Amino acid sequence: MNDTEKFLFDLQGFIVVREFLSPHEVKALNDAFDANWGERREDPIGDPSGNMAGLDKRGIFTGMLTWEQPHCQPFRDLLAHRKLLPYLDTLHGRGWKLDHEPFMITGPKGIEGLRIHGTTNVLFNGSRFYAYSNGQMRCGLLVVQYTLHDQNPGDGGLCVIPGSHKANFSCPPKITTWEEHQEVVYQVPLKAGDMVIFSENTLHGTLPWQADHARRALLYRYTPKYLHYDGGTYEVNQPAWVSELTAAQQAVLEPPYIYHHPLIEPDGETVVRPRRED
Ligand SMILES: O=C(O)CCC(=O)C(=O)O
Repeated sequence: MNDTEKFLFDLQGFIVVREFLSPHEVKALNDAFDANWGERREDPIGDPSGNMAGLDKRGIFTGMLTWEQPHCQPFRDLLAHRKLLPYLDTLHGRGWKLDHEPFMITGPKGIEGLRIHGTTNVLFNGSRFYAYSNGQMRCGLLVVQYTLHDQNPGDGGLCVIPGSHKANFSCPPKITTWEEHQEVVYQVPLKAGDMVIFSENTLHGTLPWQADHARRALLYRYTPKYLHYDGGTYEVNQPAWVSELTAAQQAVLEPPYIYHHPLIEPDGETVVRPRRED
C-alpha cells in the first residue's frame, strides 16, 4: 500500500484500486455467474427507505466458493489474491481472515438501494473500529468490493460519505435515506475490474441502480486474525472442500485466534505460523 493510498484511506475511510483484476479474471467471474444464474435470490435484508426505494428488490448470490468446478475457482482465487495482501496487512496488521460469506449484489435498472449505514466513531465498537497510532492504521471489519460491470457517474450503486469513519456525531436519518444533503454522499465511479476497500466504520450504502446494464458487485469481508463477526461462516473443523484450496487460501478460512495464526508471506503462497504474535 503506497503512501498516497495510505493518505487517502486515512482521510476518506475508503480507496479505489483501479484495474485490480485483469480482464481475464473479470470474465471468469462473470462467466461463473452466468452459468449459475439460477442461484440468484432476492435479498431479504434490503432497507430501501426514503430515496433509496426502487422498483424491485436487489438480487444476491452466495455459496460461490462451493460451486462445482470450474465455476468456484475464480472466487477461491480471490480469497488470498496476491495483490490484496499489502492492503490487508497494512489495515489489519499481519494476520487476517475471511469474515462473512462472499456475496454478489445484482439487479437491473430500477432495483432498490440500501440505507446508508456504518459505525463511524460515535461509539467505540471493538469489531468495527478505525484507529491510528504509531504510524499505523488498524481496522476491524473491512469490505473489499470487486466491480464486474462498470458503475459510471449517475448509475447509482455503491456510495460513501468520505471521512465518516472518523465522524463523532450520529448521521441524521434523512441523510442516511438520501433525502437531505445529497451533496455529502459520493457515488463511487468504477470500471469493471476495479476494487474498492472500505472500513465498516465509513458510512456507506447503495443508491438505486439507474444504468441500462445490470449491476454486479462482488463483496468479500475480512477481519483481523483475533476477531470474528458473522456467526456460522467458519467452522473449527473445516469442511472437506477446504482441503482443495492452497495453503494461503486455507489460511484465510481459519478461525479467529492469535498464537500460531497462519500468516501469508508477500509471495502469496508461503504460509508461516509464528510461535507468538507477530
Ligand atoms: O451496494 C453496495 O455496494 C454496498 C452494500 C452494503 O453495504 C451491504 O450490502 O451491506
